[in-house]
Amino acid sequence: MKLYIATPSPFARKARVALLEKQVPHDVVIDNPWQPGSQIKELNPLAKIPTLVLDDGRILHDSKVIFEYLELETPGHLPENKHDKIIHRLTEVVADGICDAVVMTFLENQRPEVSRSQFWLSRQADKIRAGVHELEQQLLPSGSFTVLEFGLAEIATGCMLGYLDLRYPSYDWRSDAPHLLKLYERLMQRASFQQTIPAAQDVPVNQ
Ligand SMILES: N[C@@H](CCC(=O)N[C@@H](CS)C(=O)NCC(=O)O)C(=O)O
Repeated sequence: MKLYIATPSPFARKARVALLEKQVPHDVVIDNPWQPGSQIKELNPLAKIPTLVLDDGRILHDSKVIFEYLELETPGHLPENKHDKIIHRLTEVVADGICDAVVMTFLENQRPEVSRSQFWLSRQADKIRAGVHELEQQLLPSGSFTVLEFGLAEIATGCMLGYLDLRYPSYDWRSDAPHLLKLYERLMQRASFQQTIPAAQDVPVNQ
């Protein structure tokens, strides 16, 4: 199978980490959905990263759907217990929502300074900080979200924290969230996280 990614994308990183952790053979294709030469619009009507092309030609997109597919094929990263499963899903939603707010902020900041909406930027900033505080409070003293030591919740949270460092470095989340920092340090020891460290790509100026 082939996973289309963009190097900064926390959503693509979730899919990459899951593929690596589940030891699913795959190729990675680097795209940039913001550039005219991007191939992604031919694969995904929403023209978004990540997009997974299966060996039989089927195409899956959105990191949540890709994870769901991988988990159905090769389980191990969601707890059996219904209550814990929902905790993982909800944690993913908060982590992804923080990433969405960082993307909005990044794009708004690509606009000329006079055109930027401070109202919009401050709404996104509130979501980012509130989301981080929420996840900090949800972590168990063991440093995981449930008894499952490493699963979807940890993958999504780790990818979100790496993305904050790349695209929202003005926020010192480490001081705000010491338990998340411990989790992040633990995750960064895994090969799947080390091999997928995000890197910037150019985005055209947004008028
Ligand atoms: N909910 C989607 C979000 C995917 C997403 O926003 N991807 C961004 C890259 S980080 C993208 O491809 N943006 C291009 C665009 O919006 O046109 C997921 O979880 O996969």
